[in-house]
Amino acid sequence: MNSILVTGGAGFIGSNFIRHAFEKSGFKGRLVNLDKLTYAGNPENLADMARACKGRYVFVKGDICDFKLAGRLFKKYKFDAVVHFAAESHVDRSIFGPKDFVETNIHGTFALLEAARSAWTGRKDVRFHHVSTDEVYGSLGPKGKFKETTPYDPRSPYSASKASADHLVRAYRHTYGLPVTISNCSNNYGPYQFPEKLIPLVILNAMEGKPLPVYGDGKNVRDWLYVEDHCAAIWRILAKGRPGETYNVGGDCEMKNIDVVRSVCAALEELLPSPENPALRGRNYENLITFVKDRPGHDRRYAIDFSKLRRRLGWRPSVDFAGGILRTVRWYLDNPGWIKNVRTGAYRKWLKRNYS
Ligand code: NAD
Ligand code: TDX
Repeated sequence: MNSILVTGGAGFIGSNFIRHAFEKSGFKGRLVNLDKLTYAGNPENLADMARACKGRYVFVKGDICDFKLAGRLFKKYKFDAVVHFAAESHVDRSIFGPKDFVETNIHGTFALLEAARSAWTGRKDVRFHHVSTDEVYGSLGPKGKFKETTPYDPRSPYSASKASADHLVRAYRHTYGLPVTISNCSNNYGPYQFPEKLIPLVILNAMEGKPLPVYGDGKNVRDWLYVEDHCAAIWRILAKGRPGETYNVGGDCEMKNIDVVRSVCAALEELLPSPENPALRGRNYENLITFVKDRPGHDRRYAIDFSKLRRRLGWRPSVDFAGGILRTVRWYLDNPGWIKNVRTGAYRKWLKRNYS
């Protein structure tokens, strides 16, 4: 690969992936990051990378729904691979406002597929990798795991929009022969995650002595994966995966939400003991746990069978939850400037100075 288009590279997983590409994968070519910079996109995540890889890293502020822009970028940069992360990604937001999810996740994926199809007619030495989620498979009972062959059963506007995108990607393979791969991954956590998702939200609230909201009875189960392991899996699929194949990615780490929240509290007690945190005013972190109204249509349990990826491409997670959560909590404690900027939107001013 000489020239890669990454979409949504200013978000949580995308920025970790770009870091992985430049620092760990041995990639020597050019990488273009196309990102609209919604509330979730923050180019500051990659400011050091942009300096270190000047000439090889290009940032383009733009919308994946803009077919003409995608066409121009394909022409100018002659991509031989696309890694498509850009999406509206938060389930709660999709419940209160599904429109952007349909626009970006479905229409945006369609526009990129069209741009790739017209730029790559007849080529087999190229690759379109679509990053998707385990939520397309629906909700599990107490037993079993999602396999690549599990029928789709999306139940939130977010998962329905991702499922639609997955179907479009597969249709472009079957109809036009586009060399695509898809990965369906479980819940990620780690540095640079926007503080609307469970783990960073709980870390920040706990640091500030605010309530830690747990939906419903707290017994919904998710399968957690440290973000760097997800990035390594995507790189492996990009380099070695077979066109037309889907690969499930997971952490082999099923946990009830209440136990995830307790683990965050325990990691904070270790790194910033509650008696030394004035915001706690004599309480400990677990005292902040507050059960709140459940999410509408809340999926009960996700669990991923990633044996295909392990068997065929030799990938497995390398970071366990105990180690990953300590690293994650430490990162948020060490980066108060990032937290402040993300919350106040100051990074948008930074962006104006640097990219206008
Ligand atoms: P994120 O919300 O942190 O980042 C999304 C990025 O996409 C942002 O930088 C945003 O500015 C950009 N974007 C949004 N709309 C755009 C548009 N129309 N044009 C261009 N850019 C746009 O999301 P994330 O958590 O990093 O997730 C990345 C991908 O991984 C998504 O496709 C998501 O469905 C998938 N995924 C996420 C998880 C998870 O746990 N976070 C798990 C499995 C799969
Ligand atoms: O405040 C909260 N309290 C709470 O109990 C929040 C924000 C969440 N939750 C629960 C809901 C879920 O069962 O915690 C669990 C995790 O919630 P999120 O972090 O919002 O993630 P989830 O809804 O599972 O979806 C995530 O994983 C799959 C990502 O946001 C998706 O982009 C990805 O596809």
